[in-house]
Amino acid sequence: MADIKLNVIKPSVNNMAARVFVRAAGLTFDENDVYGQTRSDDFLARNPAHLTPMIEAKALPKGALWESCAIMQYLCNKHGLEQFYPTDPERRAMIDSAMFYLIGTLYPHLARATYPALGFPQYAGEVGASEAGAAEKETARKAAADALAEPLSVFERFYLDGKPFIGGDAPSIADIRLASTLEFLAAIDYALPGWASDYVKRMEATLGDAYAEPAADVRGYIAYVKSQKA
Ligand SMILES: N[C@@H](CCC(=O)N[C@@H](CS)C(=O)NCC(=O)O)C(=O)O
Repeated sequence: MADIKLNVIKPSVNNMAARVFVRAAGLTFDENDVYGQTRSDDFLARNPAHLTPMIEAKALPKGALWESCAIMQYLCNKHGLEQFYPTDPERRAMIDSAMFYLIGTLYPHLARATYPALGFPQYAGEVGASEAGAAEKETARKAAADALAEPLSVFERFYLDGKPFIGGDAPSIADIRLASTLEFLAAIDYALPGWASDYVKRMEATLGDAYAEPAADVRGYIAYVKSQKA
């Protein structure tokens, strides 16, 4: 049995990030598909947040760790994966900033914009999860989609700034997190700026099957939900 058990929901880009990472890093892991099981008593006993991706490893104080970026950071620290998460404080700060900015700013807009099309539940307190009518929900969804342009442009102008990857010449964990996230925009046929589609292609070309295999699950799910609406 591998030291790392990675619990996943395959259509999710949060999960895709961790799945791409463990493959790209060449780690030994067992992948466990927990689709539909995250609210079971057994899962909640191990992970009361019921979130995936979630790794389980004996060395962890509570045996379990969730949050895709924390998982990638931990595994880089544990296995000395300098190429994905540099130890130089300034370079690392940029990777951390890009990931926090993604989780705190880009992803909430992206979830509000794409989750209705993906058939994923929206977060409590948002228009999409409220008793509002379809027209109001679509207005709110569109506002979120429109709001994506700014954080996307920040990734292009600030974090990438002409470099092939946020990490420089090679992909970092922030790149894995960003490229995976961008995959969901196909669900709403979002007009991805040229730099972003080139960037995703560059990530896939650089990481090969490590990227393509988890991406195929996300892309397959998007194709499936679209086929149901056609
Ligand atoms: N910020 C988290 C988000 C994790 C998350 O939202 N996971 C969802 C799938 S996209 C999940 O596992 N949901 C199952 C549930 O809540 O029961 C991360 O990056 O890992």
